[in-house]
Amino acid sequence: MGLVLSAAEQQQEFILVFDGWLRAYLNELKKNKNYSDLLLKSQSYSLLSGGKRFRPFLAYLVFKLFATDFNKLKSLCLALEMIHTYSLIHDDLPCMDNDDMRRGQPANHKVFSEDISLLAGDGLLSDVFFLLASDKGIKCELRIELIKLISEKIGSAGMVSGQAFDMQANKKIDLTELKKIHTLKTANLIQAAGVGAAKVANCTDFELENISEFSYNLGMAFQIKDDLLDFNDKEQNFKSYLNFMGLEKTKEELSRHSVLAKNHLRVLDKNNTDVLYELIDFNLARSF
Ligand code: GRG
Repeated sequence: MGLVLSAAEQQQEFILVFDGWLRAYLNELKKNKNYSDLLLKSQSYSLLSGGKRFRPFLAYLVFKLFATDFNKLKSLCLALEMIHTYSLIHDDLPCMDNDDMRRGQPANHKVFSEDISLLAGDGLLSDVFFLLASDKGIKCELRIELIKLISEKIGSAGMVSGQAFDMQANKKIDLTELKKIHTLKTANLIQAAGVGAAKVANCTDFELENISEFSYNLGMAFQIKDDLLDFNDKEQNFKSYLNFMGLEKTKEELSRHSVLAKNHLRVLDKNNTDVLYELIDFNLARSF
């Protein structure tokens, strides 16, 4: 009988593989004489500063349900983490959330400078499209589909508007507006990870639809869990589920999205979904 690894063990294994892909990608960039050393240092600093790699890991697990040729998934996984990293670098800037620390270390602009951090994010975002468009391991039509999916989810009517609504929000914000911010800022990219991987794995429309709903609900659960982790008795954040629902109802909402995510996995009727169920439970239990 083969050794069955838990989600946590698979995540650790995946991080090793993924970080190898990332380092190889960054080493390739170094060869380009037009690439500013400082820019690359700034991007590498944030790319290699110990994130959970949740989005590429999700893409890997979804892909694994349907296919085995992981080389086909490499550029999508890198793209997802590069987008995530760009969003964090920009989010920490003084003109946005103004955070000095990220993952327990100084934020990008505290180590480099605001101008370089801004450009580091701009570069990562643009490079994603170059990477996806140039991946000869996948068909041209699929490359276009991935670019369309990702640019829609993170673009002006996606993650960027989520950030704009967040920046504009004041204490009069209602729950519908808050859900919209959470959907656009957080769930959209997580959904793109699931759907993108399902597309690379050549899934049927039925499978795509259920993976889309599964990853959307996981994305919402991920954000609600984040709100719960940020909860602080003394200082109430008005852009948090807890402000609208209180602790118990927020936990119920987390559970509701987690159950919905599981339901969409169940209808796929696959026998290797265990680790994805575990991923949903991992989010419920995580403490970071
Ligand atoms: C600047 C256009 C622009 C968008 C920024 C995603 C985002 C929008 C801002 C990040 C701030 C934030 C709290 C977003 C919610 C999503 C979230 C929970 C991010 C943290 O993701 P993790 O937990 O981070 O996967 P690690 O450190 O593990 O990579």
